[in-house]
Amino acid sequence: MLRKKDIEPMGITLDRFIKSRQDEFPGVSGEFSQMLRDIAFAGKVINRELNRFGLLDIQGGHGTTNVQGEDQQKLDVIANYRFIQALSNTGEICAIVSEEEEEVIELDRNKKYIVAMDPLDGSSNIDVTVSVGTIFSIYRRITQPGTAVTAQDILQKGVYQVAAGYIIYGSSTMLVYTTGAGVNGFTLEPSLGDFFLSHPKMVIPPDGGTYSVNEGLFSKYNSEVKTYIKSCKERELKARYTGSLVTDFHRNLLKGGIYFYPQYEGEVRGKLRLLYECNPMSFICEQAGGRATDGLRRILEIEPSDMHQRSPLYIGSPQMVDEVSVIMAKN
Ligand code: P6P
Repeated sequence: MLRKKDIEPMGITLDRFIKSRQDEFPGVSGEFSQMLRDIAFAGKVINRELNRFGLLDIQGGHGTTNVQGEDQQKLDVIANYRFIQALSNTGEICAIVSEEEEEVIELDRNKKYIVAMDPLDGSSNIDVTVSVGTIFSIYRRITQPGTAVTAQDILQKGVYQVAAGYIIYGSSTMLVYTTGAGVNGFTLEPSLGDFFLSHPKMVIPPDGGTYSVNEGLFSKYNSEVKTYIKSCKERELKARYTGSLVTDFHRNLLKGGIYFYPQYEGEVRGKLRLLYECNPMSFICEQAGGRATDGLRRILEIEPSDMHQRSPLYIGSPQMVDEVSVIMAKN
């Protein structure tokens, strides 16, 4: 005889979760729900295209370079377009900053939210079927709705984010986000086409046994970074580096570890972009009890001067990031 307790409980959908915690997002009634719902929808569309990648004529380079001077993959362009479409439909957003767009995209100057995003992070991995991700950061504008969006609205410190999240397209597809009241993870159930709460109240382990860095650049790192990498090897920590920030961060969030992309000879600010890579991932990491610095300063306190500016990034388990800060401070 089938008993109630034997029947698999229906999980909590993303939509129901957002509605149940509407009060976390001060001063709005459903605007945030709509933004996150549309971001999640765009993620489902990208997920579908990634899953059929080899079967569609969307492989390889697009033949263009983005503002970073990086070769755009066809899916970079597609993902950028899909998220801009989704965010335009939201009807709550005044402007978008995208890794794939040189200028700010102004949607509706009467609205009050700004989204900074990396539509497809780690996209060089797509052709070889390694996990990639989408990263987004949401701010409230400073200037009054009805006026033009200004640099003051765009160049806000990370501490002023009202929400941040990522979608990881891996062995499963997950949406992980925070509104400043902890971090929650949702897994896409493809057969139902919905995200279900699978990782409530995510907390990063205080210490970890994994370090993620591009050791191919070892000769270009400064002596402090070399000292830290050598110490990881001496302790026989696991080296795990996929070439996808979202993937490496997500593993370290679940199991403990540190990801770092240091400054290096020729790039004193490193490779990662502050507004749509470092800030959102740092907000999430801190909300999960982790730490994120540029080696010395808290990432979220860095005052941006340019929308595509880069920053060194050390992010993950607090004890590991603190170890690096101690070494860097000796410099
Ligand atoms: P490299 C992807 O382009 C990215 O921004 C991060 O996702 C990733 O960790 C890093 O750059 C990889 O860079 O120089 O090691 O290939």
